[in-house]
Amino acid sequence: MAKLSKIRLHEILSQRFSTGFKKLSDIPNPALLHDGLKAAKRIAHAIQNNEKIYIVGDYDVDGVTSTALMIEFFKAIGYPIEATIPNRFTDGYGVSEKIIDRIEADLVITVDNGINAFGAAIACKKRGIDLIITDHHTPSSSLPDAYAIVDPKLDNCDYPFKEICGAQVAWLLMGLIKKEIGSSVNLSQFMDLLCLAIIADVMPLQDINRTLVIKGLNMMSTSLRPCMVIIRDMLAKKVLSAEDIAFQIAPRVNSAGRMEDASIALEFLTADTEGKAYKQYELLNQLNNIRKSTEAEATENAMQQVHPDDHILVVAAEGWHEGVVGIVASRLVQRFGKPAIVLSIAQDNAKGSARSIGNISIYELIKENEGFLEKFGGHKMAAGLGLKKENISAFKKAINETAQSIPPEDYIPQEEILGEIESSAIDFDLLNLLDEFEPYGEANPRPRFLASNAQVVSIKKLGKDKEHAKIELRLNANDSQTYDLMYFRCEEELKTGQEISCSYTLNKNVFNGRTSIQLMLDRLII
Ligand SMILES: [Mn+2]
Repeated sequence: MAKLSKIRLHEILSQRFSTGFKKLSDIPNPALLHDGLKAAKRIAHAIQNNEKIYIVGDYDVDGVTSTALMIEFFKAIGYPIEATIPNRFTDGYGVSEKIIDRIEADLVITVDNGINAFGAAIACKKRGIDLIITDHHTPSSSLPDAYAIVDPKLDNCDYPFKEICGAQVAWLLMGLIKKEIGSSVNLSQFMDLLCLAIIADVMPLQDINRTLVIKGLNMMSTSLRPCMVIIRDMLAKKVLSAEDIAFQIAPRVNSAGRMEDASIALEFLTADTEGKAYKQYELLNQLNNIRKSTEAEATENAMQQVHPDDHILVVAAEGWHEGVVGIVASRLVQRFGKPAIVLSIAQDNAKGSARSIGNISIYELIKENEGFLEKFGGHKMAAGLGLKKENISAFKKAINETAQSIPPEDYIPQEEILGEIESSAIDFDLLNLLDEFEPYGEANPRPRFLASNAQVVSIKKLGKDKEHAKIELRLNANDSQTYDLMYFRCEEELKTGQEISCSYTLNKNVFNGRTSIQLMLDRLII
């Protein structure tokens, strides 16, 4: 097979942006959002009449950031509001009757949730509270009886770009409110927060999302917002990448809602001094560490339950923390290359998360066996489900029977390897070429390359428990040049002199002021 040239690589990467690179001025008019103007007029009316406004968010990063955005917006226009985020363990997901019962308000606005809030809508009606739902999740066949529902995924919504997160919906609505009340507040000041939500909620980094994330990352690198100052400080970085946000910041912000209460994350994002932001960051860090050890313990446990011959891995146990079952499922998928369902049992009920791989729709598999379930929801790659404890083994058997008809090629991960590069072409020009197509993430994955029959020259173990390795690799037998290949969480023992094939990504490594090129191992193909 011919090796990949820089010119060809540039062509391949350009094809990912068939609609071109967008500008901020290409953001579609928010007035196209169904009920957008109706909602903005109602909120303006509330402001003019001193009504009590209450925001109800969600406990994941998008939900917390949406709430923080609303708080900062109303602060900027000088109107007092209150906000709350449901607690995963005591309130469950989204705005509910229970939440409505405990708040005093004339107008409730949801962010990043509410599209299925039927009970809350009735409770609001009863108490004479107007309810404005803003969400980005896919609606079901009927809608809650609310004053206004703003969601780009509504069938009758004309907003042309549908792949936006909850924080973006809230931000677009702010544009409409601003006009209604004749405010001159600058909405671009919130693009740092917006960027965090877009990346954490795994929105495709294409079209307008790409533009917003580029602007947002630039802002994050200069923003004086206390939480951003602390983020740069704690990561010891002046410039942040989309991957820093996805792998370092999002998990910490998320850990509050997963392990305890999302208000800790909300206070971090809205902190008005660096001191307060620092204190909250420390708490988030601790919760993230607890999350990691809870997850590691549950993963180890779950691994022992796996029957490697099963098509769909279904594991269940009492005491697994609800906040980590989704991550444990992802780990099983990574390890075994098969879809996984991880269930946490409490008394007679089990609740859990499913993750898929390749071209397999875990949602369809679950749906075909819904007779065993109490509830379920989700999409192709991830789903949630609840069932009676007594039905677990029957469900496991049934879903494995359904999965028998899945062709083996559907299990192959969809991560595309772009090709093999000549070892002499791996240079700083190549890294600069790759930089042009940043930020990498959802729908724009960091390019993966193939190394075939490369030679392991030496191995250096790294990390507290020597769990990582830095491998000196010679890509072609005749090369004098070698490269460092980073192998995190080694699952295979490699030996000096061994030949390996693998996929890898490329990284610029800055150490002691010296910049070098590093290969990051993606997948071993021994
Ligand atoms: Mn969301």
